[in-house]
Amino acid sequence: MLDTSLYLVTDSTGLDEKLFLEKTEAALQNGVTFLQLREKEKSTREYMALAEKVHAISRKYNVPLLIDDRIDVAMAVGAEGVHLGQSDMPISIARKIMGSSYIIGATAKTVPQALEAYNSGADYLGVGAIYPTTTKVKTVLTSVDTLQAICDAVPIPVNAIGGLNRENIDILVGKPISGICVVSAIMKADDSGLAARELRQAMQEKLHI
Ligand code: TZP
Ligand code: MG
Repeated sequence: MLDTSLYLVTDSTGLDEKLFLEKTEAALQNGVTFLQLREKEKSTREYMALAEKVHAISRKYNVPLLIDDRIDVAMAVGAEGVHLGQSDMPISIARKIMGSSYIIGATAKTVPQALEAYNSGADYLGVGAIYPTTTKVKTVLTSVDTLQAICDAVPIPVNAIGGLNRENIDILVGKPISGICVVSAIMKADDSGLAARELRQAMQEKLHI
């Protein structure tokens, strides 16, 4: 079983590599259970080099590392999987190439997209954006009703994403999600370890996950 309960999606914007790795490790030490390396500007070599460094850290905490967008980078560095959006490689093709041992996650914003991803072999879904986000992403808002409908439609873990922090997760109360994905709530916090701990606590109190 995948533990996607506190899923950190990284963003290295504005951070030097040392600080980026320190923040990522602090989050892993303090309750992050699933990790995605998300880089949009790096060359393939740079993406691979950073992925190898992050993987060396995530392994210490037994946390799966997924690579955003790029199955070649994921396979080249021996990461645990890949996360694919609606304009990335189709899940069915990625599954054919990667085989069954890799984790493949998908972004879904509607029930048809969720069903398509599930039927194509996705292992979990990220659904959102639940709230407007300051993280650089092309996305639209997804209602919590749609989130609920997606949870009802597929048997795989569903995570909420988009603008989530420990103060606003009440909107998710009663939704049968497996966890939340956050970028800025952890990456932009001065103390990323404390931020992860506080998120865990809020999730436990409010969402019972
Ligand atoms: N997909 C939908 S919203 C989002 C992604 C990658 C960004 C979420 O970032 P934040 O900082 O947690 O709002
Ligand atoms: Mg993508």
